[in-house]
Amino acid sequence: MEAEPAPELKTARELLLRAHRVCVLTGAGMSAESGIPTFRDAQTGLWARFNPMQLASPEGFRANPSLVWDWYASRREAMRAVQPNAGHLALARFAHEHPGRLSIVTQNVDDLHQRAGSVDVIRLHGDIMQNSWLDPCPRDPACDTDRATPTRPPRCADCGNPVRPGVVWFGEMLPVAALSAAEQLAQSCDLMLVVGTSGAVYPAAGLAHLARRSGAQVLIVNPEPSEIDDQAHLLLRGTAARLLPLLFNPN
Ligand code: BV8
Repeated sequence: MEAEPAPELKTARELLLRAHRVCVLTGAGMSAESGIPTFRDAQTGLWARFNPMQLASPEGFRANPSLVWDWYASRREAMRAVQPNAGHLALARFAHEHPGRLSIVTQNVDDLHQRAGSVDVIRLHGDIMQNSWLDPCPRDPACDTDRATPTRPPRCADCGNPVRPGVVWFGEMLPVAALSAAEQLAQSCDLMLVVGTSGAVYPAAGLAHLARRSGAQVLIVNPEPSEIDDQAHLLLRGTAARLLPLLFNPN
């Protein structure tokens, strides 16, 4: 016999039923049960002694390009080996069954929402599987990173420009179109569901503040307290893969 759902879950389901436009903001915790370590979990193995904040920055890359390149290569390999979890699938299924009612804005650079079937996912921090040049190529802006040398990191054979992962590093601007679309959704939704983020990184975390200021109900799913809990009307203490199916597919 299923245990009676926590009272908060019943309230959360009522918020969801009443919501016409749901904006879901996800962070690394969304992918944790797929086997991808979160940003702030102790880095395992080789990376335990490095601070991801240093590695995920232009300065970190310029200071030690091969180390940072290898860190991304190991994360890419790990992401290719895992599958979307029940939380990703619950979001994708609900959006499919209720067209136009749920949008996803993610801080994550993995492709698990997309592989779960979610479409039009707004990626605030880019795509780890993509590459770009570290510096704009002075001679040939259309120069293709696929032609780079087989080194770590790959480099332009003509000018030595290094290839970098297509993610937004600390200190770098977010893609303007993605951030603007995310802000639009935060301002127009009537329910913002925040899943698996420490709320430590801006401007992404500011979307919860914006949603609340704009009149949305804010619901946070996280097994631990976060830095934006004060923005929540309701906190569901638990994990994405366990709670999202209960929230979106209750019966
Ligand atoms: C910028 C890609 C401006 C790379 C990442 C105020 C306004 C604007 C900027 C700032 C500001 N204050 C400070 C800044 C600067 C900075 C910032 O926010 N610093 C913080 C540390 C204070 N922001 C920036 O630099 C941003 N750029 O603002 O540019 C600018 C202006 C002018 C000129 C130039 C620039 C860029 C930020 C993007 C950085 N890139 N990722 C990569 O992945 O390698 S951020 C990276 O960290 C992630 O993408 C993610 O966004 C963040 C990690 O956060 P979370 O996703 O929350 O993950 P975390 O591990 O922290 O937490 C996991 C959570 O999950 C926990 O709460 C845990 O309890 C929970 N959890 C665990 N298991 C589960 C679970 N939840 C559910 N289920 C589970 N099973």
